[in-house]
Amino acid sequence: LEPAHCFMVRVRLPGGVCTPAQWVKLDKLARAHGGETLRLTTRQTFQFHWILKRDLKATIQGLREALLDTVAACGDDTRGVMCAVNPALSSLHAEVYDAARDASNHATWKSGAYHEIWYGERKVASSETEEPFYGNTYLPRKFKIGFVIPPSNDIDVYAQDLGFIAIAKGRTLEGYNVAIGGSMGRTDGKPETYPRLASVIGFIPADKVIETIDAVMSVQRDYGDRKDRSHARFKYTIDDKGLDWIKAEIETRLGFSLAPQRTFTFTSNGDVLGWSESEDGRSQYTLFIENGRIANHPGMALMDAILTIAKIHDGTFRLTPNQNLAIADVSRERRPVIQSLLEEFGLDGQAGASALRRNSMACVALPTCGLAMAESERYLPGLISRIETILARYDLMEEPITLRMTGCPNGCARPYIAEIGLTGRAPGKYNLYIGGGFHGERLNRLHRENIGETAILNELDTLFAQFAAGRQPGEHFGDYVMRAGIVA
Ligand code: SRM
Ligand code: SF4
Repeated sequence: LEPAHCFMVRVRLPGGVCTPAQWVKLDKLARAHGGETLRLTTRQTFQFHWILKRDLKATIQGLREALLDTVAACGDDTRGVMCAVNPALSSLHAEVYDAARDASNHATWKSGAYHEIWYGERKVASSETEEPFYGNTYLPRKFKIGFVIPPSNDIDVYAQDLGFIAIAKGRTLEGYNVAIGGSMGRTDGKPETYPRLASVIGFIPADKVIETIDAVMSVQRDYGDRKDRSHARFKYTIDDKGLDWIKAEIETRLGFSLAPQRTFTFTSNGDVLGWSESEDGRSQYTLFIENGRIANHPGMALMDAILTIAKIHDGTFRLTPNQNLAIADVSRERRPVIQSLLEEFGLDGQAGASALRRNSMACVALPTCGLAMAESERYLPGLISRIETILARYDLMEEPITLRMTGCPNGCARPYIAEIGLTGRAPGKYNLYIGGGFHGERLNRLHRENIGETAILNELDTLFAQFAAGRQPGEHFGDYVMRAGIVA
């Protein structure tokens, strides 16, 4: 007899695109083994929680039936590859999504061990020949890749170890600016650990993505710190060796020099909720899913609603990097049916939440995350309701402000690039950061340390009063607190 160990299972889903048939299967597995809930993550995939050890194989084999797996969703390797959702740009999105999917297929490890362990297949190759890139020791630490299409920085490209910023002329993709060295994680009391924004080092033609991934990842593989895991991310390799050195090393491995970076502009990092049209005549409805949690909540049968939609949907689903869900590629004929289901389940008009709530994210934290020091997903919705009372007082309910909470400093909801970041220190206590850029282009600054709810609400009350009185037309909250010198 052994304890009922339970596990989290994370699916590999490049770019967050899945079919309705896959959704139906994921829903079935979640109801059978995963506590009747699915979690959409900040990197556009699904997590199951509460999977008992004895149900792990059935879950992973069930995923296989839906042509899905968990390969490289965790570990010291390349993680889930992100891709802009941007459904309005259907042809450009399709091209960039293909690149993201190819990147994921190329950069993940090849070992047959997964098939042996989970699918019961026989060993067919020796370990020496299986991993031409990773060898026996893989990478020093996790490595994150993402593709973004300006002007939306929805994937938070500056938080990726390796980011590709699509540069297009009209709808024609010309290539990508390459950004390296982004990452969020830090550790309390260890100033030598820090969040870092990725640095843009140049431009590559669209057909050089795979070579660039190999060159950049191999520099980290060969020079990353393999002694101290808290210093093993690519950002530290870059800062230790120097950006110029790293860039030169990448170029040597590529066999050509990167072209100068092309100009681009980001204007947001959130999702456009509700219906929008694609250039191919199809539509999508982006649903606000608070903190990515799919379940049948009291008064809102969200899980049943999406399952019902999945059963009649003739397009795709796209999980967004903001933990939301786009019912995408909806045909003209099917749109009224989906609209009436949204109404029937009370989902249409979810966009009626305050702009702060619509631009918020929380990591999972308690009760499933073993690293959590404080609540996050279960706590943020109620806290936002109390913050909304303050926002209403200053007429800021429709002001888009990014707010992100995590239960510890690891930064799974990318809190250090939010205009307001709250990171857990202890039960009920958070560090309050302010001043991040609205489109994810600037790190925020520590404003108050280790404070509880009353102090958080008082601080925000003071800050919103100052913002409402002193902002310039169109100025974002994060820009205001920097300009006003509230944080340095
Ligand atoms: Fe994360 C570890 C959840 C995105 C930085 N993250 C964890 C673990 C697996 C806890 C653990 O190691 O025991 C969490 C599982 C909790 C649970 O109960 O489900 C966890 N991370 C998540 C998710 C589910 C948060 C969410 O609410 O959506 C996200 C899953 C992403 C995915 O689909 O792959 C998630 N994690 C991130 C991000 C955001 C991103 O990648 O864009 C970050 C910050 C970016 C970065 O990597 O710097 C992030 N997670 C971390 C770290 C700190 C890494 C570091 O280098 O400092 C850890 C801890 C670690 O790796 O040692 C961690
Ligand atoms: Fe867990 Fe910390 Fe990540 Fe939240 S930020 S999911 S508490 S590791």
